[in-house]
Formats: sequence, structure tokens, C-alpha cells
Amino acid sequence: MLTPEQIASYERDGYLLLPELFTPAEMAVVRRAASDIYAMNRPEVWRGKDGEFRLAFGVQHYHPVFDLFLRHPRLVEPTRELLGGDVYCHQYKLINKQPFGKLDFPWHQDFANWSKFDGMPEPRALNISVFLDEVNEFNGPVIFIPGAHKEGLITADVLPMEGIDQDGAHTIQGRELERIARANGMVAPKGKAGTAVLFHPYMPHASSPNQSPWSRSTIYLTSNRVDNHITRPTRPEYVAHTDFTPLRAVADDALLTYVEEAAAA
Ligand SMILES: O=C(O)CCC(=O)C(=O)O
Repeated sequence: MLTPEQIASYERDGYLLLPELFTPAEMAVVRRAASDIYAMNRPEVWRGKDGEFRLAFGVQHYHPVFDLFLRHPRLVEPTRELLGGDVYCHQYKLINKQPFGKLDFPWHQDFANWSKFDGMPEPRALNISVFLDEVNEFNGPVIFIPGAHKEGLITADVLPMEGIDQDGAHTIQGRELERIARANGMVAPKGKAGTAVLFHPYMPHASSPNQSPWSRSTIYLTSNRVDNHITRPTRPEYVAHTDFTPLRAVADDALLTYVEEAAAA
């Protein structure tokens, strides 16, 4: 359960860091599952022109560990608490920034995509990301502008962002970005594998390429309130889900039990 201080901090800053939410043993299970995904060739797995793995969408549909992880109480419960009701999975993706890789993300707000391409009515959703590897200042941490979710959807100085998630999605730049960053500063949450970060749909965020020999792999769950489900999906189902069934939590030790049962089988 989140404390009143954690809830107030999320509301004030637009993000909340939960250090080492998962244990090293649990993250070892998730990292092994991620290695299986990196080797897959399927439409949900997107690579750069040079073959570099970028992201894999809808991983719960083709890996049992990610299906369990999606329903993990330590992910489902905080999102239910912050959103104040039943949630379903709008999007679930694995991103891997390889050592010295090229993948980066320009400044953007996720709600720009969710409303424009999926018809999400209100920003009654949030992202929870979990670090599969340690995130440090060298391997391309995500940068936030704390408190800038209170700006709402930014429409000045936005340009289409090409080739990342969805051509035509907004990227924020120029004077508007400068104004917001000067007023609020920037933070790049870092931490050990197993650390989680929750962030608001209006939070401007960006990240640079991995300039280090250390991989930076992250899983993102976008939870949306069931009564705020999308109404005009235009993207593939694996990018914007249309199954609005509420997420029901599995047992807290589900990841380790899965491994024990698989070994005994
Ligand atoms: O993982 C990252 O570096 C950024 C991902 C991101 O911005 C997004 O998926 O919207």
C-alpha cells in the first residue's frame, strides 16, 4: 500500500520512485524472460534498421513470466490506488537500450498518443516502469520535468516524432520546452534492478542513447481506469489493447513459485 506521503509526492511531482520494489531473485526471473523475447521474431518485436532490438509490445501474450508480472500485486495495487478504481492494461512493453546502442526518445507526453491514436477520453491512466537492470547516469535514464504534468497537454512548439513509437506523435521542443524545464528543473530517477517508477500521462519525458557498456532494459505497464477505456483504436491491438477486463492480482510470490514449479515439472 502506498503511504499518504507517497500519494502526495506523486500528485505534486507527477512521478514516484519505488526503490527496489522487486528482489534480485525476482528480477533474475524477469531478465531471463526478457532474454527469450530479445531472440524472437514476431510483429510485436520492433527492431531498428540495423537489427538493434528496440521494444516488444504485448509481451504478456507470448511469455508466461510477463503475463504473471503484469498481474503482480506490487504493480496492480499502486496503480489502482492512484487511479481510484479498477484498471486494465492499455499497453505493456519491454524496452532494451543495448550497450552503446542508438535508441533514444525525444521529449513527449504519452497522453498525446493515447488520446490522438487510441481515443483515450481522459488522463486517468498512468505508467509504471520497472528497471530490469540497474539504471545509472550513463545508460540512458528517463528524464522527467517534475511538476510539469500540471501543464496539461502541451500543444505549443510540438512537432511530429518520427520512427519511434508512432509517426505523427507529438514531440515537445523549442521555447515551450525551455520554459517548462527552466521553471521546474529536471530529474532522472536511477536505481538498482527491481526499482519502479510511476508517472503521470502528462509528464514530459525523454531519454538519451545508452553511452555505456551496461544494458538498460525496462518494462512499462500502462494501466488505465476501466471506465476510461479507449474508444477509437487505430493502432495494432498489441500496441493499444482493447480487452478492458480489470487486472486481478496474482499471489505476491508468483514469480518465484512459477520458477519452482517449472523446475519440478
Ligand atoms: O525507456 C525510455 O527510455 C523512454 C520510453 C518512453 O518514453 C515511452 O515509451 O514513452
